[in-house]
Amino acid sequence: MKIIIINGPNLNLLGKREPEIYGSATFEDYFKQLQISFKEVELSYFQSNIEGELINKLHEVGFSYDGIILNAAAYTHTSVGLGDAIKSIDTPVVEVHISNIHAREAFRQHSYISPNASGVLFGFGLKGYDLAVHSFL
Ligand code: CA2
Repeated sequence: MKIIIINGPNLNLLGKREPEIYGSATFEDYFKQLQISFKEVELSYFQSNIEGELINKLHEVGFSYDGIILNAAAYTHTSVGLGDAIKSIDTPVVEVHISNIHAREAFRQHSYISPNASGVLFGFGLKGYDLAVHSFL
């Protein structure tokens, strides 16, 4: 089974800034643990701060992978393009947010990803990515 985690803008700073909201682990360290936990899954990871690169990656994997776990970060709340990309691919997308976006500012409470996602996981910290992998299994 092939699953990719796609992270959007600023998530490369996890573990380095704002630990009170996003925790103190870097995503790279967490990802290594995830690969150990799910040895039977071919797991890959892509992060970009650039909207078009995220869309290109969805097109690249969206007709051959079994699952996409997407945390589009701030683009969640702004990107019609990412919403359209999810609509246009075959691979199911599970939307993950580390924080509970519904408990935060009003502008974070709308998602262009959710209407086209096969499932959503908000507010479980990094554990949300584990849960998303489980959901595909
Ligand atoms: O809770 C999430 O996972 C978010 O997708 C994180 C985004 C935010 O814009 C979304 O509303 C919710 C922000 C990612 C910024 O990540 C940072 C990590 C460490 C330090 C600073 C920013």
